[in-house]
Amino acid sequence: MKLSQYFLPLLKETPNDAQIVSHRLMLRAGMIRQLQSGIYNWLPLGLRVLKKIETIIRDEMDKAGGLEILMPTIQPAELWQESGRYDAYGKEMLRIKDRHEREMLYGPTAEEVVSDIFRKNIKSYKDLPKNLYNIQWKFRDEIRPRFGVMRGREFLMKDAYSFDMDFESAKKSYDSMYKTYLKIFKRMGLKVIPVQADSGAIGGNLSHEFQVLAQTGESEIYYEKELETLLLQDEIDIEKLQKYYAAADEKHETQENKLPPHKLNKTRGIEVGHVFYFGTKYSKAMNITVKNNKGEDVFPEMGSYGIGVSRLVAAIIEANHDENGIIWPDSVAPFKVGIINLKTNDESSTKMCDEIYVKLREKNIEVLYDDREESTGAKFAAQDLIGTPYQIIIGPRGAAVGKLELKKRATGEKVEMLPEMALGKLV
Ligand code: P5A
Repeated sequence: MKLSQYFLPLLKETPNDAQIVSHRLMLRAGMIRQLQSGIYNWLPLGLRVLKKIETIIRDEMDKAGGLEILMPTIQPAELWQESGRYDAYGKEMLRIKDRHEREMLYGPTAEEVVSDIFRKNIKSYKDLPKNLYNIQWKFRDEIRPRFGVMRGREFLMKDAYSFDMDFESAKKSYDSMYKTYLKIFKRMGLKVIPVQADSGAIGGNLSHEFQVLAQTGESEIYYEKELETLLLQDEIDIEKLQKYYAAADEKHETQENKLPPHKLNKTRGIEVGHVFYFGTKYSKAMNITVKNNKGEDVFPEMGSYGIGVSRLVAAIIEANHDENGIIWPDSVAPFKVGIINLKTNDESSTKMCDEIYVKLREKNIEVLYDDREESTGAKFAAQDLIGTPYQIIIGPRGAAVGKLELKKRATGEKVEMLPEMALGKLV
């Protein structure tokens, strides 16, 4: 992509309505723009990151046996009346009426809809276990939408739902998702602590939140210090992991087996994922049954598993930035490489930039070529702000001897080399 043809409205000034660094940087880097309180437009750069995150999640969900579906954003009120959550959900639910005065809502989550799919299509134990997931926009009319996409009203969620014949199998499904979540967040370069949590409006008695450590996080978390070492291992023994103490907010306050403060790390976290086991709560309320191997009707055991896809964009920035801007981990970077042409009116520099641009594209490397007639300072600042992991810098002095500079955003380290060598390093 050539920057002269792209849509990247960068802001020089720090927007004064943004309180946390990720919100400020997402606005300054031209990733998002607010449409209304808690509701955002995703501009090209921001959307690229959102899609990268989606792709990692989809890949790991599929590997874990999840089956992707797509459920509508608008849901009928009847299903929620059946489950008993229609009134209980309160003002957070955006309620809508169609032209026939039928009550509908913009889905804040989809336990009811997926249960309805299940009861109409799955009848036998032979079809279980099943894990159905979707990546779809949700709406929660939060009292205090804030921090940009971190706590939005409309936000993108990956929500998965598991169905099993008995508790033992349901616990396996739960643990499989728990493990999958650790893999997903690791691939995004995030250090995440799973903590015991309250299950709130979703219900159930077994629940964990996945918290990215960050001072700007809305949750207060407490965990045993040894947990961090365990999480660094490649093959994590989750049974062992789940034995360590880690809890968030009220769950910690109301915990009877609390450890003494000197054994715990107390810090703040951003909740990027939340998993729930709630057994037969919905299958009983909505009268969903499957036949077991004796031909008897039984209520399937369920769990649900959420990831805040749009929130993750902000959480990754909170964990990866410096005073100049964002530092994307390679796996979610909108472009892997930026090309900076220091002198657009110098023939040899421009020729060299054009050539390496073509070669990178031939090799399917995502590249943003700054071909604008702007000051070098502005070009450096732009690439640092948007966080491109690698920058190729080309100017008349280097071009005269056929060399470019390769800069690594994370360390600032710059090395002069021939284009072939840079290409070798980038593919
Ligand atoms: C699990 C999947 C659920 O809704 N039902 C389906 C369960 N869980 S949850 O914890 O309420 O939400 C899942 C994740 O969504 C993100 N999230 C948000 N992101 C941005 N803005 C919001 N207002 C918002 N609310 C929830 C969180 O990452 C949460 O873990």
